[in-house]
This record gives sequence, structure tokens and C-alpha cells, in this order.
Amino acid sequence: MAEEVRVGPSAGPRELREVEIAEAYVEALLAHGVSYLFLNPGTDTFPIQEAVAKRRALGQPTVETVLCPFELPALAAAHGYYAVSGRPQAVLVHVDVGTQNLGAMVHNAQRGRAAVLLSAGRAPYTTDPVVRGTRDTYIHWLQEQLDQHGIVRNYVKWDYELRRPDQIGEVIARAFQIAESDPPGPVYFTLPREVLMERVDRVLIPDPSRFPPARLGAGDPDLLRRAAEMLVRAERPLVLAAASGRTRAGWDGLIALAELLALPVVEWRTRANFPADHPLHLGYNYGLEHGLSEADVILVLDHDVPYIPTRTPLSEQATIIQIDLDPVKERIPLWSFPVDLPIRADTGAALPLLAAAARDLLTESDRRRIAERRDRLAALSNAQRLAWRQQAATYASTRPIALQWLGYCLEEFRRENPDILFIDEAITSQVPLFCQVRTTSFGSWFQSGGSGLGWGIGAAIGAKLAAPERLVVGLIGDGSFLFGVPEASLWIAQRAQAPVLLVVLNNACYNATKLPLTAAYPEGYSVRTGQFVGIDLTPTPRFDLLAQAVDAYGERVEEPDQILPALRRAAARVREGQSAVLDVILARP
Ligand SMILES: Cc1ncc(C[n+]2csc(CCOP(=O)(O)OP(=O)(O)O)c2C)c(N)n1
Ligand SMILES: [Mg+2]
Repeated sequence: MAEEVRVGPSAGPRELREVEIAEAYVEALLAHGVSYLFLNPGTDTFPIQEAVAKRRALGQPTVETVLCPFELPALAAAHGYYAVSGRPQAVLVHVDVGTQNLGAMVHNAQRGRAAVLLSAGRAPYTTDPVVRGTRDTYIHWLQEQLDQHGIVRNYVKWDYELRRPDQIGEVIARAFQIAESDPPGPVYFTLPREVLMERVDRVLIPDPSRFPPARLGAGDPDLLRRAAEMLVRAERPLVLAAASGRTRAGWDGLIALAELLALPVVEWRTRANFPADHPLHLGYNYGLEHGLSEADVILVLDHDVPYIPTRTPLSEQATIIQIDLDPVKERIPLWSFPVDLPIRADTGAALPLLAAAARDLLTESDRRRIAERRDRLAALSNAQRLAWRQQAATYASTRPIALQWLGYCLEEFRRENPDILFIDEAITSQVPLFCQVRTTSFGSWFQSGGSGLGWGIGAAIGAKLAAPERLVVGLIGDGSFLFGVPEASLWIAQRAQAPVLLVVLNNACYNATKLPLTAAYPEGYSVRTGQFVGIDLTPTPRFDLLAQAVDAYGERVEEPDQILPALRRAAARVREGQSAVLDVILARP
């Protein structure tokens, strides 16, 4: 949803007098609109902790610190916050080891294009007792690495070490400018302890409005006109959208364009991109889509993997248009999807221009052809949705609980709670749940955009902090739940007053790694003996009890008729301020 560009009234630079750099760091974060500092401390970060304490004691504005007893959920939360609000937050961790514990969330922030300011302490450099912050404990020799930044350099857009105290303001301005410029992403900077503790007479915090992020806007109008011509002429057009719904303009723009030209939309829900109950919604990527192989013109919107060429080859004749912040995917080493018309643009800005160009081109006969297509597609779309729902209803009393029936109940629950916001780390349950749970409004579904497991719980917490008025529901595989350091994460939710409802999709295994094994070795030893190595998560942990250990509500759900009542009980707790974990025991795949 990163749509708002900060170009507020120019307040001019601020000058801080007689200040310690740690405090200037806090001031600079505030100047950039940061509300939350997701923090795990060390012997390097305490000057910042002291600066926050001082500002609190003096009644001065300061960032909210969210203590994260493991670093991974800290970054997942900052990512979730950005995804929901478009406002980058800050993470502060301890030297090399804290950086390493950010783990796979760094990959997710990169792939999910999440603007986040990652900051880490650095071991002190000096051994001179008169220097404030100098080395004074044995770990200071162990913490220093030849290249601390190298841990994350592969994933961040920019990294920098704060070399001089008086740089703090401009370095943070640059960090945010780069993180938020299109395409957005994480940045990393380090704070050596002596620099952090240095007192200076004067430091400048630049006015952020003089360092706004560069945004791509609507793209080349000539290319958009060509795209409009192709789409108007198309006989069997198709839209593939994955993250165009990251802005409201992208959500609205796709509805308007699709309705104008009767374009069927096939979705991958990195975000909710198109109303799932719309008569032009034609299913989901990677198997449940209508018309991909036959399409003559395909419009790809913000998609990293628009189709799997080895599974669903396109027609040789298909013309492909792609609108994306980075249509050539510069950071994916081999990305060889043919694209006839790549348009580098912000989809939300481009779609209205594309629609306007198309409207100008439409003839009477085009309009008739399009009207026929609209009726045909509506029949297909409605029939498909009805079939999915009817099929799910047949599992209403099946035990163990069928995934489809869980989806059916979640859809009922969604209808009862229009303020719901889903965080999706459902892995192999994703597509079956897409078919049941209809996202009908902007900003109602979020995935990480990457493949690093453990994101869901932290992201749900960040989403809740960004949108306290929403009911945040995480749909999380049992394996993914364990990757998310659940005790630490649920403790954060409790401490930060960010209650979330987590549904554990407990199939007692890593199904995602079972499926390729079974497909590649259908008659192999694993299948024949039923003994899969490294896949079963049995005996399944008591996720409900684990929740209770950190003051969350926990319930195990084994009866199909108890899903909806349990969801309601959990939601009531969440609305009262307590997180809840529903451990739904599913049929083993
Ligand atoms: C950090 C990390 N480690 C390992 C993997 C590999 N991996 C992908 S899916 C998966 C299993 C996920 O299990 P679960 O959340 O239970 O979902 P299911 O496969 O059962 O649907 C694993 C281990 C990964 N993607 N990320
Ligand atoms: Mg599982």
C-alpha cells in the first residue's frame, strides 16, 4: 500500500544542540515518521535505549520500542507494518549475531519489496579508556567481523556504516530515501558504539521532504497506448495479477480496466488484487486458472512468477504485456519469461491511463464483442465458485477436518467480520483456502512475497500495530508456525498490545516438501513404506498449550462443527485484547 509520498510542508532542517548521537538517531527516526522501533538489544545498543528512556522521562516525543526476544519476528513485524500502511519502520539489533538472527526475514523483505530500516550496533573499535564507548568487555573482540554488512548485502538495497557522528541525520535521510524509492526494499546501517555515544555541539536532521523517495509513476504513455491497442483487439485476453493490489489505486484501477474490457483476472494473492466474488475473477495461478494456455494477450501485473512454464505452457502466439516496478526482475539472476511489452511503472498509476487509452479506441463492434465475452466469463466464474463451495460443503462432517471445510468456515467467519485482514503463511493450504475465502476488499490479504518461513506471526503483529481497528487473522502452517519462534512472537503480541488470531493449519507435516518427493518418486521407498524422512511433524506439538504459556488463548479444534464456534470464541478474546491460537487438526495429506 506504499502509495503516499511524503511531500509535507517543508519545515526545514532541524538543528540539535549538545546532543548524543544515540538521541539524534531517535530524533531522525521521528522526523521520518517512524512510530515503532522493533528492538533486540545488546552491549552496543544501550545508548539508544537510554535516549528513549530520557525522552520518555522528559515527556518528549519518542518512538515506541517493541522488545522482540528474538530478532526474526522483529523484521517480520516491520514488514507486516509496511505492507499494511506503506510506512517504513525501524529494526535495531545487536552486532553480527543479531543481524544473523533476522534470518530468512531479510530475504522476505527483499522479495516482498518491504521498505524497512535495519540497523545494528557495531563492536567498538577503540581500546582507549578515555574514549566513551570503548571496548571494555571480552565479547567486544569476538563481535567484530571482517564484513558484518556482508551478512545481508545480498538482500538489501544499500548499506552503510555511520562513520562520523555528525553524519547521523543525512545517513538516515538517505537510508529512508533509498528504502522507499521504487522498487522499495530493506536497507542496513550500522552504528559503532563510540560514534553512538559521542556528544556533539551541533547536528542537523535534514527535512525529509527535501529527500523524498523517487517514484515511478504511470510509466511511458506511448507504451501504455500500445498495451491498450493490444488489449482492445484481443480475442482471449487474460490478466495475471499478484501484487497490483498493494495500493488502493492498483485495486480500483484493475476493477475499472477489467470491467471496461471484460478481462478475466487470474490472481496470485501476494495481495488481494481483485474481488474474489467478481464475475471476472477466473481463479488462481498455478493450476486453477481458466484460459491461460489459450490466451492471446496476457497482461501481467506485479508478478514475480506469472506462470510455471514447465506446467502450463502458453500459446506460442500469446503476446505478453507486463507492468511492474521492475519488469526485468534485476535481482532474480535468471528470469526468462518472454515479455513483448515491458512497462516500468507503478501499476496503480498506470492502470487508469491504460483504461483511458483503451476507452478511446473502442468501436461499436468491440463493445459488442466485449459484452458477449463478459456474459460468457460471468457464467464460468460463478459456476467455478459455486462448485468450490459445494464441494467444500460435502466435508461438513468429515473427521479429521478437511482443509476445504476449514476454508468454508473461514469464509463464513469472514462474512461475519468485515474488518478482517488475513496474513497468509498457509503454504500448501494456500490455494484451497483461496478458493473458499473470498477477499472482496482492498488490503484484506497479505503474503510475505518471499519464501522464508516464520514470517506469519510477526507479520500479523506488525499488521495489527499498523491497523489497530482491524481483526488480524494469521493462517499459518504448523511447520511455519514453529519457524516463527511462537513463544517469542506471542509474547511480543502480548507486550505490544497487538492481539492477533492465529489459525494453525495442523496437517502434522511439511507437506510442501512431501509433494515434490512423492511426485518425483511415485514408487519410491518413501511412498511404498509410508516412511517419509524429514517430513512428519509427529507427535504434533500442543500449540494450544504453547499459546497459554505466554498468556494467549489456546484451543485445539478437532470437530468439524466446532470450527466456526471456536473462531468466534477466539475472535472475542482478540477483540478484548488477548491473542488467540486455534490449533486446527487437519486430515494428513
Ligand atoms: C526458513 C525456511 N526453511 C525451510 C524452508 C523449506 N520449506 C518450504 S515449505 C516447508 C514446509 C512448510 O510446512 P507447513 O508450514 O506445515 O506447511 P505445509 O507444507 O504442511 O502446507 C519447508 C520446510 C523454507 N521455505 N524456509
Ligand atoms: Mg504442515
